[in-house]
Amino acid sequence: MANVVVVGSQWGDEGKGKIVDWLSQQADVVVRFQGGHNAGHTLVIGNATYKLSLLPSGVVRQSKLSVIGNGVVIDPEALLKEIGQLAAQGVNVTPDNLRIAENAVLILPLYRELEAIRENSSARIGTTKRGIGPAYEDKVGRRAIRFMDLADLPTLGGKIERLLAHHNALRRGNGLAEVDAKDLYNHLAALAPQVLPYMDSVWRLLDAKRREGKRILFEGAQGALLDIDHGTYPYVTSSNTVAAQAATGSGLGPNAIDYVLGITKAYTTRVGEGPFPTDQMHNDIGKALGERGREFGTVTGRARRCGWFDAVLVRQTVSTCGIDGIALTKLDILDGFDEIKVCVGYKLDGRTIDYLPAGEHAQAAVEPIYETIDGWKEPTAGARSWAQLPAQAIKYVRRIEELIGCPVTLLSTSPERDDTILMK
Ligand code: 2SA
Ligand code: MG
Repeated sequence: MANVVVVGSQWGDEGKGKIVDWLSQQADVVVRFQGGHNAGHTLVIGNATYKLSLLPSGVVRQSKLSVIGNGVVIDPEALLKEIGQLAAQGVNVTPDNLRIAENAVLILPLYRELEAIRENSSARIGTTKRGIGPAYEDKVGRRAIRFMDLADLPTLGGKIERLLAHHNALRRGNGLAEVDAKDLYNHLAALAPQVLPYMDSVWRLLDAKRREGKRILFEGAQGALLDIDHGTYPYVTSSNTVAAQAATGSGLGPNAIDYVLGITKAYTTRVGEGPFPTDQMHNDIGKALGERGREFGTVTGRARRCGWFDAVLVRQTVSTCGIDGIALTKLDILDGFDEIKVCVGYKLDGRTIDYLPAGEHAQAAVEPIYETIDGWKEPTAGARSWAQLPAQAIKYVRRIEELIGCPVTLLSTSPERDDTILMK
């Protein structure tokens, strides 16, 4: 398979990092195309655990080229910090193996302050407080500072003035001190020489790689239900997380994508506010899933809400992302349950529906319709072949495939890279 897009099919934290790492063995280039350091990808390789937020998972493999596309928002300080942390673990990230799009938007320190104020209000979204939302707002508002602006310091001052005309008005309204243009300029000018060596024209770089027949792996962050258009708005992230963004966010056309792999957890989790029809947070099921599944955010350490598998949502994501195959993760967390529930439809105002409605109120009001499936007692943890799986676990996987209308092509049975079963 030439160019594969990996996306989360739920609300993020489906275990994309491990699968991307597994797939990157066969790729030449690994590309991030949206989000920023709000992502949290954990890679377990032998005895080492790597936690990545902004960098593509390919960086832990020395022979791969890692690329951060134009669709990503970049906090230069977070970038340098992550590179430094990896260096301390013996992983070298250099301009030879990491390229960053010149037209990517920067996350500025003032964004974090703005977001902190909003997140302390009643309109809170439960964000990661990394400045992601304000960065995308300024991008769309046509006043953002982009990576390439650091390479043109004589014109940076004017861009900062344009940006601050908006932000200082906003800050005065929120009782915050104005940002001094000179301070911001000095801050960025000091960072410039450290990050500019990574800058590139990513669309041209990727175009050349395609012509050379190189294989590109596109690494999605968050999940399709956090998509700004197709997710549970307004409880979403500020970027498009669906698979088509792999093209837009890296400067390629849609025909660059050969296969879309959806990463799907065998149950459901969500961090932050927002609707979650199969949420079991307030009972023993939710607690058991959270403890067994170690459901805490990689970036913020926040406990995730946990609930049963929601086939309605994943079927919808299969459609909005054009998913060709599913990598099912964390099946082992369901080991030992007497019975397992799967949401197969919703009740809304006395009607039965087979999709998540778009409206905020309706999304909060839907009630799940469950189908109950017998559990299994034998462990699936660490299984490396189909034959090692209990019959009842196979039945669960088959039922999920039927309900979501998409084949499960990979099954992950532990965080270890090698505990991955290729199904077809
Ligand atoms: P933001 O910060 O503006 O993107 O937040 C908006 C919503 O998007 C959710 N979101 C996430 N949900 C799950 N995982 C995410 N990444 C980290 C991880 C999360 C962490 O992979 O572990 O460490 O807590 C992620 N990033 C954004 C967020 O919860 C808001 O609902
Ligand atoms: Mg995560």
